[in-house]
Amino acid sequence: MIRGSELSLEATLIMGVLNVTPDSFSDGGRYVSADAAIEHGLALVAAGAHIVDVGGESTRPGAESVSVDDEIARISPVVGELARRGVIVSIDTAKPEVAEVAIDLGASIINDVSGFGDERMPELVAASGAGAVVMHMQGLPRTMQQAPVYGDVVGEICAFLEARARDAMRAGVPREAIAIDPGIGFGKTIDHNLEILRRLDEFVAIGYPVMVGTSRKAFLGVLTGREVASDRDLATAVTVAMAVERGAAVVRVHDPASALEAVLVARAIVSGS
Ligand code: HH2
Repeated sequence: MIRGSELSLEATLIMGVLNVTPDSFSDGGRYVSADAAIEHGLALVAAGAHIVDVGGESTRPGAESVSVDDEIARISPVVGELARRGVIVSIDTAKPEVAEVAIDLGASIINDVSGFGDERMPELVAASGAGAVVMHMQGLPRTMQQAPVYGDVVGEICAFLEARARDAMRAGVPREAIAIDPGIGFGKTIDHNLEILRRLDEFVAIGYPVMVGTSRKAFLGVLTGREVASDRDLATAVTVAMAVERGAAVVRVHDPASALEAVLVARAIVSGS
């Protein structure tokens, strides 16, 4: 139960991506007008998304940060209208000021790519009754892909996510409100991303629902030769199926229709029905 919304983890949840930004790597510039963004948010739900993740700041490698005021101006009309229409909205932000406005407008989940880098975030989650996604990132978007280094990539990220989730619970966030996300592509090489996906069961074993965001990311372009991000939905669907097989609870995707098919087939194979 997240802010009055029932989100059952019996089924794999699909989170649709809605970037209200000029510069996101896949859908940047397509939904900068609130009307176009709202329409696309509703289309994501019609195509199978259980949650729509609204972002007002790109976190693609090399992206510059956006001011609090600009981010709030971008997301507010979209979050407000989608929530009013009954959509379960997640706000993709690392800024507590933005998250607070989104929550007031009806958002149910805070998706924080900084993994609660700002200590006010868990307090806000606790006070609002929102759900939270705690994600791992090495470095900051502007420079994170320059030279990511780990000893044991899975062990280090698991330890980080476990510690941040424990800190959040100490700040009053209920355990059942927390999901964790290894942060595919956030300060990770292709080999790091592949190892995380191969060993996803180790994240699942920590005991929180695991979210995975592979959708259209650069490593899929390298593996398939697909240079245009929107041509990577088939490759994304393969990662979705394999993530489901390893126990992922939530997948964050640009194309819910193909992800839903991957989820349905993967779950049938896993459960035998
Ligand atoms: N990936 C992106 C943004 N937010 N949140 C979570 N929890 N996990 C992810 O993997 C994740 C995320 C990046 O993708 P996108 O939103 O499509 O691009 P951009 O950051 O350029 O807006």
